[in-house]
This record gives sequence, C-alpha cells and structure tokens, in this order.
Amino acid sequence: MPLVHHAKREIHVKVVYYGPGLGGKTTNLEHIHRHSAPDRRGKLVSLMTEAERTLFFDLLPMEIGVFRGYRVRLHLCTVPGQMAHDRTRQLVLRHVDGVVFVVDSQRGREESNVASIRNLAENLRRQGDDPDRIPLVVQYNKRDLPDVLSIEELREALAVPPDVEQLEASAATGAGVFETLKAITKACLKVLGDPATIPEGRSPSIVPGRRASMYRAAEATTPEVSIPKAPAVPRLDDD
Ligand SMILES: Nc1nc2c(ncn2[C@@H]2O[C@H](COP(=O)(O)OP(=O)(O)OP(=O)(O)O)[C@@H](O)[C@H]2O)c(=O)[nH]1
Ligand SMILES: [Mg+2]
Repeated sequence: MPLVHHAKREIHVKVVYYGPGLGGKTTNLEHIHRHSAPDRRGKLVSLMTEAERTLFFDLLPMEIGVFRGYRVRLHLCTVPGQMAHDRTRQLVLRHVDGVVFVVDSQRGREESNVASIRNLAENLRRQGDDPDRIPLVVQYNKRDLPDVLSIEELREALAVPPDVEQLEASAATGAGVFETLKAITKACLKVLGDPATIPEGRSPSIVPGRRASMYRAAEATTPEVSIPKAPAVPRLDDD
C-alpha cells in the first residue's frame, strides 16, 4: 500500500488509528461513519468485547474523491489499545500507509500515551518500516473534558516534533475528526506523487527525508513497560 490499480484507476490507502486504550480511536471511526454520505462509505466492522473495548480491530472503507484522475479508496482501521493485544496491533499495522496517533489528553494518561508511541515504533520497525518516514498526524483527543493537560504540556511530554501535523479533537462531539482525516489523507497522497507513474500494485508509503523523531524521545525517556502475555484472540491470515 498504497495500492495502485491502473486499469480501474484506483488508489487504495490504508490509515491506522493508533494510541492508548480508551483514547478514542473507535469513536473517531464511528463519527466518520455516521457523518459520511452512504454512497461514499462501506460498512463499519467492529469487533468488540462486552465493555465496548476493541478486541480485534475496526475497519471502515471509504471513498473520498478523485486524485489526479484516480479514485481514492481509504481503508481506515483502529488497533486495540489494551497492552495485551500486541500481536493484533502488529497484524493491523501491516502495509500501513499513514498513522493517526490518537492522544488521550486527560491528566494521568501521560504514561499510557508514551508507552503507546514506543509500541508503535517497535511494531513499525519489526515489520521493516522506518517510524520516522511513515506519514503521521497526531490528534489530541478529548479536548472537551475538564481535566486535560494543555496542548503545550502534551506536546512536551510526548516530544512531538513541530514538523508533525497536530490537531485538537473531541471524537465524542466530532470536533476535529474530519480535519484529522483530511490531514492524514493529504500526507499520504503527498508522498504518493503522481499515481500514473507508479508501478501497478503495492508500493511503500515513505516520507522523503527523516523527521525529527518523537519515537526516539519516547524510547529514551520512558521506563520499560511490560506487556502481559496475550490472551487468545482470533488470528488474521493475512497474505
Ligand atoms: N468526553 C469524551 N469522551 C470520549 C472522546 N473520545 C472518546 N471518548 C469516550 O472514551 C471511551 C473510549 O473510546 P473508544 O473510542 O472506545 O476508545 P479506543 O481508543 O477505541 O479504545 P480501545 O478500543 O480499548 O483501544 C468511550 O466511552 C468514548 O465515548 C472525547 O473526545 N471526549
Ligand atoms: Mg477501540
């Protein structure tokens, strides 16, 4: 991915919403699904536990218009944020083109946010991607709640470099949700360039030149977070 299909004049872009448990990833997709034209969106598939935690992943296919003569099809996915589901996160991340990192702005969630950034970097490296070259947007979510850190405090705690696009949001009310989607779509299409010149099939999504890294900062500043042994989860036979 992005996967270019010249005969159909289509581009497929996979965007993964990543972040700590209960940060609002699924709520983002639910808002997008609810507020998109029915002929532009597919079914929102969610696999949840009883407590409405994502057990496996959410998937929402969308069509967002035409880019240089090619129809753009987005595949929006979320990972399960709970630490135990790391194997599932690795599967969902395969062939990712762009990441939305959903930050939980609430006071007290700093460590979970940083642990999730570290985990994202680890899992990208594990599959051979350079975390500093995958298109990335940071969403500061839950801005509607009273006890949230300021954007400056969050930016500093998470060491988000200024060249990464950052947006405030409240997925619960919908504020900032489509702006985030637009930002990551633009970032993914920017690195794609002219689809007509790209070979058929899947090609890596790589930002030219490395960014300043919030991953290295997270790795340098956080203590080891031990990941408990994963419980049984359904396996995805990908490829
Ligand atoms: N007030 C407020 N609540 C939010 C916001 N975003 C999400 N929530 C609530 O936070 C809870 C968790 O949201 P989810 O979207 O399920 O979180 P998640 O990141 O998908 O969590 P996992 O699937 O466990 O990784 C839900 O009760 C949401 O309604 C927000 O912006 N503001
Ligand atoms: Mg979820």
